[in-house]
Amino acid sequence: MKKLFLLLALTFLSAQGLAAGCPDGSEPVKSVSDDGTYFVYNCGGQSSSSSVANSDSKIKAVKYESFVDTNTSSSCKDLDKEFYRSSYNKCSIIAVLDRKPKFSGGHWFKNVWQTSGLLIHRVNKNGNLEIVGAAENIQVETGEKTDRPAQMEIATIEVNTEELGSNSVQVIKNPIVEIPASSIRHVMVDVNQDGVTELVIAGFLEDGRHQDSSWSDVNYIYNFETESYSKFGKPLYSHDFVAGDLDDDGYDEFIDISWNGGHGDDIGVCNGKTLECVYQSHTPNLHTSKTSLSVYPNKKGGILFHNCDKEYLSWCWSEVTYKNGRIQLKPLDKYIASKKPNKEELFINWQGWEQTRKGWVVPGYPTNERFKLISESYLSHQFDMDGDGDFDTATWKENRLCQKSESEKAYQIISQCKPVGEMFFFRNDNGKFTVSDRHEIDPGATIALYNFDINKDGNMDFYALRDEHSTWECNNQINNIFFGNGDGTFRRPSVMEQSKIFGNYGCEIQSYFFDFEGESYRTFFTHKYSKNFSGTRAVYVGVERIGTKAEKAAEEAAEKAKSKTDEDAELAAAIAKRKAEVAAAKAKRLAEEAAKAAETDTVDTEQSAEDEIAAFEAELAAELAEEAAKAAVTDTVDTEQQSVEDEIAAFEAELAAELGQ
Ligand SMILES: [Ca+2]
Ligand SMILES: [Ca+2]
Ligand SMILES: [Ca+2]
Ligand SMILES: [Ca+2]
Repeated sequence: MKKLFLLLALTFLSAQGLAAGCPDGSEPVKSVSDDGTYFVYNCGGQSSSSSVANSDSKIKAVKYESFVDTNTSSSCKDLDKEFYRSSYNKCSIIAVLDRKPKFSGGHWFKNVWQTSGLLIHRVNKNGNLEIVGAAENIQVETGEKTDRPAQMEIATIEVNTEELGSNSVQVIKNPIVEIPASSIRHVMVDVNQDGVTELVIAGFLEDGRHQDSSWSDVNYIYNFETESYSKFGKPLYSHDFVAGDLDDDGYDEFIDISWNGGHGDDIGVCNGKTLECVYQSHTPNLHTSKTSLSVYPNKKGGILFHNCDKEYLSWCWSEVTYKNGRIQLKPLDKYIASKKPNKEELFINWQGWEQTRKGWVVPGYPTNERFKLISESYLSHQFDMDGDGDFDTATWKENRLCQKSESEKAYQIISQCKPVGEMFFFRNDNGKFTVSDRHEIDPGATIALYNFDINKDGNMDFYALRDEHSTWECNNQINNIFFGNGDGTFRRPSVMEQSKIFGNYGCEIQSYFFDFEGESYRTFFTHKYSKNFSGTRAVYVGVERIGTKAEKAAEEAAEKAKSKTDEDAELAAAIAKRKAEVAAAKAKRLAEEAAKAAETDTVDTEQSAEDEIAAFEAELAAELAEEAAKAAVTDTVDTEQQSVEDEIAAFEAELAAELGQ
């Protein structure tokens, strides 16, 4: 067992806030926040208020000394072999994260790091690499009426990259701190322009608490060097939060956008240098849920991408100007994403409320048995897809396919609906955006979108962070990964193509790519044992250095010289693996359906047991399927003319046909 030591209690240092004038020139009214830790400044008018963070305030974070057992610092090759994919890359496990949820009854996970919302890197003031993760430990019971603060854990692992791949990689420092925050938006920004980054967290309290509780919170800045945090802004129900230097003074401004319906209706625009936030009411044609910002290089302003309406029917690009602490939006372009829904059905959401929701007919079914529920993705990302210097846009359209029996009164939104998505890539031609590519996707548990040239061909690639965290499978390493063709179109690389670049170690749940000191790396969260779902489900943190093209060419030449038969075996193994994956997915689906059919009036505590049984059944079925797939390989692989893709396609078609019966 790992021992955790609580080292430091909260220490409050004295601080002073500075008030700015109201936009209309009047003096703001100063008051103390509910928790007494910062000042709120309100201007007279309802529509306009201003608040200033106590930016000098530094609260030392609660800190755990260590979460690494030196026995577990090891080569990635020591992880479970079931999904292991060999790679020439050097790779080490640098930490193990394991923390029991405070309220375990209502949740399927055993360790809060299984559902972590952040995996990213930074370079600290010593020039060393740090891997950063964040996970929420929900502090309220579902439906509880409370003002209890949330809790987020931030893990920072400072590592010596020279020893990567060895069994004793040097972990220089590895604090875990606790911040009283809950969030779906974090940005890594050098807030104070001292050359190293801080983590900026847009606080909100949608953590399952009762709707009569406040869901609004201030924002937090975590300083890695001092292991302390400060707060800024007034409490908002922040659903979108973007950063960018809008006035070109070197400091990133923050646009803090609350959900405009029921729990607040403001947009906060916070100056990067002063952290003073000015609040304006929601501008027309800006609805929350997928806002992203790109700023013009060496020029004031930028482009905001956002929903145009709360019906999720259209998406907008607007030019942003930043004046007197406020933003103004000038429409640039618009894309009609969906036609108007024409049906309604009754739904029960995850907190048990009944609500009528809109959607469309699923062809061939009455709407009380199948329903396509309108939904929306919560993310977009702007980056240069075609290398012409301007920012293009990627986002996905998401709806939910719902299924129930006719006799049930309402659809259970969590258990009876699954998301279906389509990724859109828009090329920017002088502020006009056209669809350059689109791909059907399974959105899964995506919580961030990133670009990185993964295959080092000079064309920018794109991937979604967080892959397997809510499933019982380990067979999809990165659900949504796209390699760029350099012209705004993308292809989904095969497992074979990916395996030439990076490995797969244990049961991976998320991957993040980055450069450090001229080398490329992948860091990932993984589980050591994919078969054993009982116990702690510790999350292992790995770092893999991605070999250069020259290194790989040399390795490949050596490999080729060794033997041709090895290659054939690899091909056969890849086909068998993919077949097993598809079969396992099907088996799991069938098992889940069986479990759902069996359940009549399920209490929360019984749910996890049923999930376990379903998962166990799925595993058994998957094992049988895998054996069958392996057996099948021996008589099909020798047909040389048939490509791997054809084989897989044929096999998937077979399965689809079976499912259709
Ligand atoms: Ca800084
Ligand atoms: Ca600025
Ligand atoms: Ca471009
Ligand atoms: Ca590329």
